[in-house]
Amino acid sequence: MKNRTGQWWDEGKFGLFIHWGLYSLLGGEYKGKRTDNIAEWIMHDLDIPMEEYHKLAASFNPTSFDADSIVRLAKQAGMKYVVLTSKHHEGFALYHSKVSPYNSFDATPYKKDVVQQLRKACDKHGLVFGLYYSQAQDWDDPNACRDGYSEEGRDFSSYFTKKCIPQITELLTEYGPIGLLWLDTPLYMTEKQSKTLKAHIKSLQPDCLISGRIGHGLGDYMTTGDNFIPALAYDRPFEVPATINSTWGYNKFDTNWKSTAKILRSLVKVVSRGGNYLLNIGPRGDGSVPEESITILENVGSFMEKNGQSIYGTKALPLYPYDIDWGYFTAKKGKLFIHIFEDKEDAYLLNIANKPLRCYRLSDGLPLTLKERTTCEGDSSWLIKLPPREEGEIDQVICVEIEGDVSFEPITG
Ligand code: FHN
Repeated sequence: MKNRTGQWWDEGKFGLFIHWGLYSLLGGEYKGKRTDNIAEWIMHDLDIPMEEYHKLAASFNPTSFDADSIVRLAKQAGMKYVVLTSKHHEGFALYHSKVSPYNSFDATPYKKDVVQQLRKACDKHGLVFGLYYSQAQDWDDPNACRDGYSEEGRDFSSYFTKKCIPQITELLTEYGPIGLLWLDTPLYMTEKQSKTLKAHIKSLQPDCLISGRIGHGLGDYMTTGDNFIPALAYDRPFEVPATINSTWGYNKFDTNWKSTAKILRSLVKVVSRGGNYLLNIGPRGDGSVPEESITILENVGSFMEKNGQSIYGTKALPLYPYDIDWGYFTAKKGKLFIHIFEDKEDAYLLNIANKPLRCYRLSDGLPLTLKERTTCEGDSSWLIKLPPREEGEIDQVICVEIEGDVSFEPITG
């Protein structure tokens, strides 16, 4: 990011997304009917009438919700920021809003402010606190956008001025510094409305970053499609929001958990192309986090603990002229990190223009032999003898110290 405001985001690279709301109580099923889409869309997809859906609030009493343990989990996973759905498309707010009583304090037996609890936990553990807010879709307000329905008969500007703007004002004035406002699905918002919203957010908290989904290219960074990773390095800061199974909100039927190897590969791939990775968990209706998510995040944390240096503060690399299928590079000034995802005896690389100064395994500094040679075709080559992999090692990271930034040579043949 050009301004220093986004430095924590640029350097942090890895964040936790939390999708939680009344939909979490349903876990993907309503009155015996399962949704076949992402679970937080159940109200929309099963056409649950507003008055019926409202009744869920009466059973929202998440006694197993523990903001502190969720933030500790994120920290242990090596994440640097947390983004909570303060209000998703369903319209229910997870904080004590004065704008609408449809919130976790006023409408539930729980009577607590979830935003406040996570704010405190983030401060305690030193993570940046961000909020998701569905600025355009609100299925609880007949004037707001609803995917698949036209604007006809709706007065979007009434919802926008009476609920969206006032709730965003609350979030940005009552909870201290918000690192990031994660807006989503702008649907029929005009450029003027997106601009108004941006100006409003920046007037309240100039340092608050805005996701690309404010619409009309007005975000502080680009948000990719869900679970989509750009094929090449991108020339603007970007973030990839990703699910840990196949849904954002909790779905009791979704056992499609991604493996730790898959998550690590995605993290490294995103970072090598210059982006951030925002990985989601969907707590259950009682606030507990599915054990599978906990295990995956703990496994990622074991990698990050030893190899975090190859992720934090790295920058997008120039395009390497070859497609290597066993791994990826990440880099920062003076260091090239080679991520090796296969059991190999050596890593052979062509066309790296830098002079290697030192080569070692990142996790423990074990020195490694790197042989430099010019091939018969005149290309430079490196041959690195790799140590045996450790038990369960998914990504063996080799650090090669170099002078300045990494650069690659064109292929001469
Ligand atoms: O509709 C939402 C969806 O529920 C979820 O919040 C994702 C996260 O990126 N955003 C929208 C779809 O792209």
